[in-house]
Amino acid sequence: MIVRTLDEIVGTDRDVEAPTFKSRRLVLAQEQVGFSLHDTVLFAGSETNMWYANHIEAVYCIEGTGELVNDETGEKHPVAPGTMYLLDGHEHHTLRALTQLRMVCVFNPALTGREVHDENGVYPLLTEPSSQG
Ligand code: 9YT
Repeated sequence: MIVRTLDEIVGTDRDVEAPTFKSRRLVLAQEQVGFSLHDTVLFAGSETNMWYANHIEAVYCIEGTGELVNDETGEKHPVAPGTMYLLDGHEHHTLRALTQLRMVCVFNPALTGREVHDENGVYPLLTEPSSQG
C-alpha cells in the first residue's frame, strides 16, 4: 500500500509546471498499476489546447469554473465542481479556466512524469523500464 499527501509532492519532481497549469502527480507509471493520477490546477484566465493522441484521460473538476470545447465538433460544455469529462476518443480539446480550476485527472496508460505537452498539446507515449529488465 502506498499513502501519499499532496503536501509531500509539492516542490518535488512530481510537481510539474507548464505555462497554463501545474500538475501534481500522485500516482505515476513507476507505481506500475496501469494508470496515473494527477491533481492539476489550471491558472485563472488560461486556455489550454490538448490532444492526448496516446492516452485516455478522465478529468473531474473539484474547484472553479471553466469551459471545455470539443475542437472536433465545436461543442462547448460548462465545467464546474462535479463535472467529469472522459476523452475516450482522443479528441482535440481546449479547456478555458474562467477562474482557477482544480481537476483530478486519471491517465491510461500511466504518465511517467517526464512528459511535457509538445506543440500540438500531445504527451508522447513514454514507458518506465520494466523492473524485470
Ligand atoms: C485538465 C488537463 O488535462 N490538464 C493538462 C494537464 C494534465 N492533466 C496533467 O499533466 O496532469
